[in-house]
Amino acid sequence: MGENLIISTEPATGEELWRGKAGNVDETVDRARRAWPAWAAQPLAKRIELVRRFSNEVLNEQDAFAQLIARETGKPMWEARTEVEAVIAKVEISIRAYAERTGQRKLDSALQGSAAVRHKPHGIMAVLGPYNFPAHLPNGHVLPALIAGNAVILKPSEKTPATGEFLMKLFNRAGISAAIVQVLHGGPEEGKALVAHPGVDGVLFTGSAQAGIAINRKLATNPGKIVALEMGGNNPIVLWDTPKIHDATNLIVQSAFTTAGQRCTAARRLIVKASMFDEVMADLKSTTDRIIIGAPFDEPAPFMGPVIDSNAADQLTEAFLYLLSNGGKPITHMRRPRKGLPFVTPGIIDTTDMAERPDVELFGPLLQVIRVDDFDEAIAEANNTRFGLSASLIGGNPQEYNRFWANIRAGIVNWNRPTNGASSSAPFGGVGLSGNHRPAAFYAADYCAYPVTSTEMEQPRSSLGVGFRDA
Ligand code: UN1
Repeated sequence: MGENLIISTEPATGEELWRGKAGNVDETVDRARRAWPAWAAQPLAKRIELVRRFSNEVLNEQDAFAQLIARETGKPMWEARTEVEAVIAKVEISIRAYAERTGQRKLDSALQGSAAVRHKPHGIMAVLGPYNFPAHLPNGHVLPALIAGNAVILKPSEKTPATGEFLMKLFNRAGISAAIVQVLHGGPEEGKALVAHPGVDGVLFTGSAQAGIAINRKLATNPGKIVALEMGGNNPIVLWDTPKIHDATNLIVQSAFTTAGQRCTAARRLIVKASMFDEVMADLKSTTDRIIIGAPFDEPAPFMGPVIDSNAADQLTEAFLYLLSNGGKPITHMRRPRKGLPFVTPGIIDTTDMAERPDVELFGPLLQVIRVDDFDEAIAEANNTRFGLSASLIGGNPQEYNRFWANIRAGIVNWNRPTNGASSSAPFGGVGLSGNHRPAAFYAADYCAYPVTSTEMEQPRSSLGVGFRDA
């Protein structure tokens, strides 16, 4: 540990963007532990003032920050700018969430005196970030952790270390010390050591189900450690009766292919009423064929960039070929348009007749289509997954949406809206393999402070009851 070299490469060009050594976990945790008590002792108002200063620092660096995100992830500039805006918006949302989720509550108790629930920070929180939103998603954990009075160690994805480091620098510039917000670079080895470190009180994770399960397993003998897992999805879109086919296909494209499909909330399965199939496929294909794919700063601006690296591109094309050779019928083909770079074109494949569809998260622009005859079958098909993050119904009527909402197992359910782009001011998280409870967005505050029941009398006053001899 500490010897490993981390190198981040721009997906769109193959050029090296950043290199640095993996951090030392013990030293990082020790530094946080020494600094933490003074931070926790600050009044809440002071911590709020400092995170508001952070939002000014982000504002001052808006362009540079967006450019860095675009270069390091390959996402188009319009998307990178949206990500920076989400980082800024998260500040006020997190302040509100902390107040709302942890507000002091008086207990009506039969005891004399008073009783209340107050909240305390856990101590040192490890934030493990993903590469798809390397600023916005870890920030959604860093902010509530800091506001609650924790020290934070961010381990960014080893694919996006530069963005993670820049985010933390902006917190430092705002006046939060480099011991209270630290970045720890590293890969799985450092991640595992950080999670298991006895000096770390909680883990706030965003990433794949596989990595989340590994974390959960590592903490199995340590039930007191906080763990928030925001994992993946195999998210369905059900397309039902609508006169607005083209609007519907736009929503499908948006759900499946923004961020090159690298969203936990991206649509992976389109479940469509059989009678609409031909018309919808024709429009979906022609819309998808019009997608401009390119590097972040290309003109005209692309809708979609590359995926994160060649490994990811290989896995996706292999998955497409697997579906193809096991009964899938292509609507559009997934291709690699730029030699040696991880660009892939969106693949849409009809897998209705496949004997068995793999229930895994294929993290990229790959959409399976499944034809069904009636609405109950559509709901059953949508629920035919161990994941449960996001689901959308497009078309249908209010009664159908009510049935959909009531019967779909997912944390986020939408009507005539994409599966992605979930609100930061709502609870965010899934069921099943998608995560534990509501680990992100508004309810992330729940993981950052713990309620203490406090019963209070200003002076000790007591009399012993039955079972004593007279004094
Ligand atoms: C998405 O919908 O693609 O703040 C991600 C959050 C959520 C993330 C949503 N708004 O954690």
